Order: sequence, then structure tokens, then C-alpha cells
Amino acid sequence: MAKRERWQKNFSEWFSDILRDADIMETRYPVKGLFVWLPHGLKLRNSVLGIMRRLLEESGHQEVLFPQLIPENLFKKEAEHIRGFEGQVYWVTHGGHDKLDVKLALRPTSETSIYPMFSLWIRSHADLPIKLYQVVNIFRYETKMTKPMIRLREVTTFKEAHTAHADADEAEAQVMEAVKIYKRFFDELGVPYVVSKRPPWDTFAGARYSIAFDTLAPDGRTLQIGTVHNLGQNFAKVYGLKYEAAGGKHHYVYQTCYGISERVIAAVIMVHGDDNGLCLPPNVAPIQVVVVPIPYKAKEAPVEQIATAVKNELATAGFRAHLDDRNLRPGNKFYYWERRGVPLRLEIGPEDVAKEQVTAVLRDTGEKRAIPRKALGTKVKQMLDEIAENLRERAWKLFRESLKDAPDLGATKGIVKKRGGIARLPWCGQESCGKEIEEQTGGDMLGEELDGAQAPAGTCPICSKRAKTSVLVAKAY
Ligand code: P5A
Ligand code: ZN
Repeated sequence: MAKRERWQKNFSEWFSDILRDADIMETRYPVKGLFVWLPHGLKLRNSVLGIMRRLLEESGHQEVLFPQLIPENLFKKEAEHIRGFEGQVYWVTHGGHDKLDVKLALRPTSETSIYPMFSLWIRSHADLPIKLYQVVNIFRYETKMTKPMIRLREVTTFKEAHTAHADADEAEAQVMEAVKIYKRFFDELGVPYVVSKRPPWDTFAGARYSIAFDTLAPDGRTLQIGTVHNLGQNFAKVYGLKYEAAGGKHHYVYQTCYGISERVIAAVIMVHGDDNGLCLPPNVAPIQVVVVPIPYKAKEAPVEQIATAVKNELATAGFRAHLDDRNLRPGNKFYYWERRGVPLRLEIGPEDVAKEQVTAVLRDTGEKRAIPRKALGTKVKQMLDEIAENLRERAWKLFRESLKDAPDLGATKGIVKKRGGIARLPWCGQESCGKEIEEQTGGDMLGEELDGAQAPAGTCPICSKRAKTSVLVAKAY
């Protein structure tokens, strides 16, 4: 059975060891908050991104690519947005020896570069809706402690979607579609999540409201892995995004935007890991099956030959298969691939050759199975599906166990302080009480659950008024 002790008790150390050992990321780049993707990590990142692109394209989004620099005057047009981002912007002030007339912001997000172009493109109702996305690098001068993939100053996998609509209902429906897309995305990755409406004081700068996806790190802290914002007409009014309706009247559009980053890849790594290292879901694993020949003295040749044949057969069948024919002891190879999270290992020794079988070892459970050569393709497919399902279930089980009802502040504090996960407690809805809850428990209010069907029970732990709703509170990354 896979052990999961260090993974939980010493998560931070586990995470940085894995980034190095599994060839995911080089963390010694000499600028704080900037990191280097390594080959195995980049392959993983690209397959995760592939799922997102597919989901967006299937739902009518089109990819674009905007410049990275935004002139100061455009950047500073929307007052709320500016207030939210001002402290996080890197400025380009010089071109060579010349001081620039207009400072240029390195985008911290792209609303203020994309929407001025929308104003040139939107004329009539026929130009709507617009549904675009891009995958770009953004810069945020984060002041909290930086962490690879989790809190970056250069985010290298910022997938942001931006939409414009004729009316408020359509924008609202777009928010719901985005939530659905993100749910499917995280489901395909087996990453558990809770969806909640952020409280007003944690709403995206310039948005009417924000919906967020949070997962749980093994250390009991939540990680925001995606957000969906209803922007209303805030940006439309500032950038003049108007269309002419049937009667000749002009209306401002309604907008939404939603984004994810490489935090999602951090989530995949951390929710599925164990003390032996990574354990990657087969649909995103750069290598799904590794074939390891186990030579035995003089009988070496057929073992190597058959291992090669098995690898080729799998590759032809469409699996991402790899033959490890390095001159190393099998035990070292096992360790090497386990650490890198390859879901399935096929061992081929003299006995397997004699019996016309291969010995499969499943990464998630460590279970060994003898597989007849004849049934190789179907069995491998079955085992990979089984691993995907098991990883998803294991992660969701732990997540559900970590979301607990807390009747009062004491219980909430207990959960938050012990890093025991997420507490659900009653709230009157007043901002002052909400902030007091955060203050007294040392937690962060994630907000009201989107699918939380449960009736608000009890009373607000601060003012003792009848609860209007129940909210989630946790220590957040
Ligand atoms: C939505 C896309 C936006 O920026 N504008 C376009 C909107 N929202 S957000 O919540 O600020 O960011 C979206 C997601 O990006 C991740 N994220 C980060 N990841 C790593 N390092 C950072 N410094 C960082 N900042 C944001 C979060 O997952 C967030 O939900
Ligand atoms: Zn209250």
C-alpha cells in the first residue's frame, strides 16, 4: 500500500523535493518568484493545458494572443481594478537609454489590454457574444511568500478567458458555463474542489462578484485553483464597449472573465502524491507505461527483445509507453519511475517470458498482477482507467472528510488552527461579522458554497443574529 505520511506531515518539503526529483521544476533561478520548467514538468503542464483548450474550444471559445505591455493611461482607467492591482505591477520605464513618454505595465492580467480592442470590434448586436481566451505569462509583484507554481511573480500558464454579451442574463449564463467547464476540467484531473462565491471584500478588482474553486493541499490549507468573475458593465462603461440595438439605441455590453494558472498543476501533483513521490493521472502522465526488462544472466537476450516488442505494441496501440533499457539495476529503475509518477510499470523477466505474460505494477496501490501477453492492450487500458478512478476517489474521500460543519467559533478555530481543512459555519451576512470571523479564527472566508443545498442553520457566531447563509472558512494559501 502506498504510504502517505511525509506527504501530509511535511508537505512543503515533500513538494520541493518532488519538483527536483521528478524533473518538474528548477527552483534556483536567481529572481524571487520565477522558476524554470524542466522537460518532464513541461510535458505534464502541456497535457493539462490540452484538456483546458479542448473544453474551451468545444464550448465556442477562440484563442487569441495579446501584447504583454499595457500603456499606463489604459491600465489606470478602471478605478477599482487599479486599486486592486496597483501594488502588484511591474513597470517598464525605459527603452534602452530613453525614458518612455508613457510608462508600460507588464500585464498582471489582461482586462485593460483586451477591452480597449473590444471597443473597436463591437458595433452591433451581431458582433456579440465574444468569447476569447489566451494562455500567457503575467507578472504580479506578490508580497506574500512566493512558492513554485503556487504563488509566482511570473505566472507562466495564465489561461484567461474574456467574454462580452448583449444583456445581463447572457453574462450570468456565461458565468454558469464557465463554472461547468472548470468542473469538468478538475474532474478529468481527479482534483477535488469546492465552488464558492467569494465575499465582497475578496471579490476580483472591478468585478460585481467572483466565484472561486478551492482544493485542499495535504497540509490542510486551501488553494484557489480557478476563478470566474461577473464583471457587469464596469469595464464596458470605462472602455466604451457599446453596441447598437435594433431601434438604434446604444447599450453597454455585459462581461465576464475567468482564469486558471499552473496552480492547477500543483494541485494535480499534490492531491495525488504519496511518500514515494508523484502519482500522475494516466490522462496527463507524460509516460503512462514504463517497460522494465529484468535480465537474468545468460537468458538476457529474449527478455530484452520481448520488452522492446511489448513497448512497441503499446506505442502502436496509442499508449505513451517507454522502454527503460538503461544499464541500471531494476530496483533503481523502479524507484526512478515511481518518483516520477508513471502510473503503470510492466516488468519482464525470464519467468514472464516462459509463461508468456508480463508483470504489471500499479503505481497508486503498489499491487502486482500477471497479465497474459495476448491480452496486453485491453488489460493496460483497464488498469489505467482503474488507476484514474482510484486516484479520483482517494482524493475526493480525503477532501470530503476535511470539510466539516463547525457549529461555533471554537470549532472553526480548531479546524483552521490545526490545519484540519475547511469549516462550514453559519453567518448573518454582514461584512463586519465576516471579517471578525476571519480575525478570531485566523482563517480566510472562502464564501458561500455554490451548490450548498443545506439550509442555513443556527446563528451568526459574532452577533448571534439568525444566520442568512453558511460559509466556508479555512487557512488559505
Ligand atoms: C480572471 C482571468 C483574474 O485575474 N482576470 C483574467 C481574472 N483572476 S485571478 O483570480 O486574479 O487569477 C486567476 C487565477 O490565477 C491563479 N493565480 C496565481 N497563480 C500563481 N501565482 C500567482 N501569483 C497567481 N495569481 C493568481 C489563481 O488560481 C487564480 O484563481
Ligand atoms: Zn453576524
